[in-house]
Amino acid sequence: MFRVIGNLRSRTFRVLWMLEELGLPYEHMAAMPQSAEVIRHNPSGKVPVLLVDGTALADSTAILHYLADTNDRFTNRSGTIERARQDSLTNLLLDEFDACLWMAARHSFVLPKEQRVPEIKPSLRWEFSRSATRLASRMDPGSFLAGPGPTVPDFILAHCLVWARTAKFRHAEPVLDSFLQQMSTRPAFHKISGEFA
Ligand SMILES: N[C@@H](CCC(=O)N[C@@H](CS)C(=O)NCC(=O)O)C(=O)O
Repeated sequence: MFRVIGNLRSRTFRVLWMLEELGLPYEHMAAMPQSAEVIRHNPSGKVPVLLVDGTALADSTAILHYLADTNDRFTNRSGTIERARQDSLTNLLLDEFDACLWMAARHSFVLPKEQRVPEIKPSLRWEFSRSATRLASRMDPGSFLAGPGPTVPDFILAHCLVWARTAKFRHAEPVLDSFLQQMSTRPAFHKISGEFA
């Protein structure tokens, strides 16, 4: 039995989504970052954390890879060129999308007030939009990032696009809109996002 620790409005969403996609049983504890329950399992206080038979695993990307690899689904096999390409896309998304959104969040509500530099946000919005245009130029409508079906980076991209909407980070790329539309019609996405309501 897996135990997922982390509030839904965070990268914990990615982990819950993957577990639902894989049809694996889990318990969810919606603890907030930096709460005693999170720090007990992850000294950085960050979520998500996945408890695998009591062993704590932190970082949403590491967790997604662990779940995908151990179930041989939503990933190309480790050691193949397809996997290397998949991993390079995953890292591009973390560098160009996740990092921009997270930096904006830090300077909006995560860092102590006196450490926030709100002036950075227009630059992050511009960078996000430029990254969206660059990524869109290598995507075809209806296709996935690293294979004939969704793999780990597709889940990360879809989550970043949902996050971007909430944070009012805009782009002008129809192929990204149709990608999100496609990913968000998956029953597992519906099941998890329904918990927002
Ligand atoms: N790279 C990590 C980032 C984890 C992270 O920063 N999580 C945020 C919530 S989405 C958090 O817990 N922030 C609290 C903090 O930084 O103090 C991942 O993908 O899990």
